[in-house]
Amino acid sequence: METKLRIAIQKSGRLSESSLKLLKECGIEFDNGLNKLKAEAFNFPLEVFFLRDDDIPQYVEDGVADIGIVGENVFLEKNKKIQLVDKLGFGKCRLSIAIPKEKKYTSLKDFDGKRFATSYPNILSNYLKKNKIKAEIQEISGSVEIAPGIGLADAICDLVSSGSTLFTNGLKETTIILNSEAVLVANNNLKRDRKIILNKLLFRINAVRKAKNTKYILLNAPNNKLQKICSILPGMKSPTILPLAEKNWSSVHSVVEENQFWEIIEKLKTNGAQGILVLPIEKMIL
Ligand code: PRT
Ligand code: ZN
Repeated sequence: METKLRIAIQKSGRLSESSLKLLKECGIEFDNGLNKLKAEAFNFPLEVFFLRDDDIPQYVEDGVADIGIVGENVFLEKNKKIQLVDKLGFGKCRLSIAIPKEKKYTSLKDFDGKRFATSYPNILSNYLKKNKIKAEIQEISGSVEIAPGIGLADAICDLVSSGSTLFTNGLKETTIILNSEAVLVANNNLKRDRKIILNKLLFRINAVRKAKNTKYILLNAPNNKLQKICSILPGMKSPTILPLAEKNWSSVHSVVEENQFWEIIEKLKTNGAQGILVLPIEKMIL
């Protein structure tokens, strides 16, 4: 029987849609019926398990699944013997300490002798230990943000993205203890044939991620401006230059990174580039 790599992803929650989308962008197709526990890809040796995110690290450690996608927060909190293979760039959030907004905050020392409510007791206690703060930690599994209001804790440690949950519960963020995003984790003892499939998958994931951060750019320029324009463009190696039908004009093709994009476009314009076209890149193999 053909070996398959088994990946565990969140069944339903904040990471589900992006995890499915990532696999799809990698060209992997499978039947994702509602309430399914398992699916087999048609065109890649991959089996997909749909699980609760909290269970994924354990399944990967036990080798029930070979790899998994979870928040880095879950990976660190569960502290299983598994490895972080890649950061995936979605599901971004932060694990922060927050206190009632009317309370004054000066430094971490304020938390000495105080009570925390959190679903992340391991990450929090490591953080407090590292900073030599002695506090009590009350582990609760949900609705952590209501703990100060009902007198269960002086402070909370919880995930934040927009901050609106803290705000509506009368809390303010004092300290970020972890910046988190979805990560790909793997079993520590993958067999060779599974590693080969994992490497194929990683190759595709990287191509998709690189492409997302990059745009393809085409522009026209008079030949006497080409040298200057090429020096502005980073390109993968160097830009492609093609002559236009109009004499002394050329078309220049290159790729630019999203974060440098506007700066580069402005420079190109002031240096004589015209008819600039910017296109998304679907995949990028270097
Ligand atoms: O059912 P299952 O156990 O699988 O799911 P879950 O309910 O435990 O997890 P889920 O789906 O809520 O989150 C999965 C992962 O998404 C987390 O482990 C994080 O890595 C990531 N993530 C990203 C977040 C958030 N953003 C986030 N905002 N997880 C939770 N939140 C919470 C936050 O704590 C707050 O209560 O969402 C609420 C809204 O956030 P604000 O700040 O935008 O108001
Ligand atoms: Zn969960």
